[in-house]
Amino acid sequence: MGGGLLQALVGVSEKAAGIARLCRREEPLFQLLVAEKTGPDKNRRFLQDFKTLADVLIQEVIKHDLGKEFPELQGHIHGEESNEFRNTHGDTVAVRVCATPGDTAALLLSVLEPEKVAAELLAAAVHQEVELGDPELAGVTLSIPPQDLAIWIDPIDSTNEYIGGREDVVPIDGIAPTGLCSALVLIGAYDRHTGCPVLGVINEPFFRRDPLTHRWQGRYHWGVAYGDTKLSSLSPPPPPRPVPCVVLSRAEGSAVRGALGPLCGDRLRFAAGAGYKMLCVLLGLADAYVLSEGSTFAWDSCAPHAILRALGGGVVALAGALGARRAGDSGDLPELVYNRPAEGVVGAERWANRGGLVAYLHPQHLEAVLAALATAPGL
Ligand code: 2IP
Ligand code: CA
Repeated sequence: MGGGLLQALVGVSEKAAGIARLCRREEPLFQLLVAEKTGPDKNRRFLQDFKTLADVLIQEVIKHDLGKEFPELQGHIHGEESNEFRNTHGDTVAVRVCATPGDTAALLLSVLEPEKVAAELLAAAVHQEVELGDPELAGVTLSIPPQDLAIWIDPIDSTNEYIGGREDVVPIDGIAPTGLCSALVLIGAYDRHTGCPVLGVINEPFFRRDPLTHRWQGRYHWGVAYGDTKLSSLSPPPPPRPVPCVVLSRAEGSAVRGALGPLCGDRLRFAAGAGYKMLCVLLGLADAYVLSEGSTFAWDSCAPHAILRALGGGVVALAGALGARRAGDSGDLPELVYNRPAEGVVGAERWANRGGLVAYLHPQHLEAVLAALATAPGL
């Protein structure tokens, strides 16, 4: 059963990536996606952004398809977005996948009016069957009971880069500082009881352009970390480099930058998207991703975290880890968990990865990064 779930997660990520590409490829959708909301017309046609609708729709497709195949997961599939929209008449509409493409198109039109073509294009993509020609993935059989799992979805991580759509960004040692390639679909499954991430899929809808058709082509990566079972589509990491390369948000403050300077020298890198930075670690382009703020959420880190664990790495809470090392505690550091909302806060904040994080593949690099950060004042 669990093996079937991994294939299903990859399948829905492919469908989601297809919708993300469609919204940039088809003119009626693209125009809505990049529409500037300025002037007196602001928000008149849409009370929310179209980009939010695209996000919500992708999230609902994933929920619908997984819930249908695995009824045990219904009610346990969570994401960043609420599916409630206001239509042009001011009524509340719950965006969802209906029984037929016609019904879905009609529901979407009630939010998108008068954009009929856009509603129909989206509905057709929502109801499309996805075939995975992936013998390696098809051969994976697992026995993870779906009733023990729950799901976190980020339908499109790095939304700003998705909207901005820059295609000409030159990577630095393989890491793109910004641009469309940092927009990712993230789907992670965690153990409902322990909160531990166990299955992860990262889909890159905009991995490269086909040289002949000029259409975007995607790719995906998956990982399993369940008890002693550790599997991944990615190769195990090579031995650790002596001087680690660390990737940061461009918004990262001077305390972290300054503290990591002596450790990394000229090997500090900057990139957009929490998911993309963790992907850089997974691909061996960076050795760690350090974030000092609570500006990522369970849906950003669950999928990459599962794959990092599959390869022997992980994600720890920065504040807790620093506290432990500063107090002389050299024991195992607690990894982030995904089933425990923060108390005393409301909304998305409940699921923030508070106190920041460090994502790593080699425990030696985690320790080196923590040792460097422990000296920083203000962290
Ligand atoms: C965001 C997005 C941002 C990222 C932030 C994420 O998710 O990935 O790019 O900030 O952490 O939560 P930064 O680029 O500074 O790392 P979303 O786009 O889904 O809101
Ligand atoms: Ca995100």
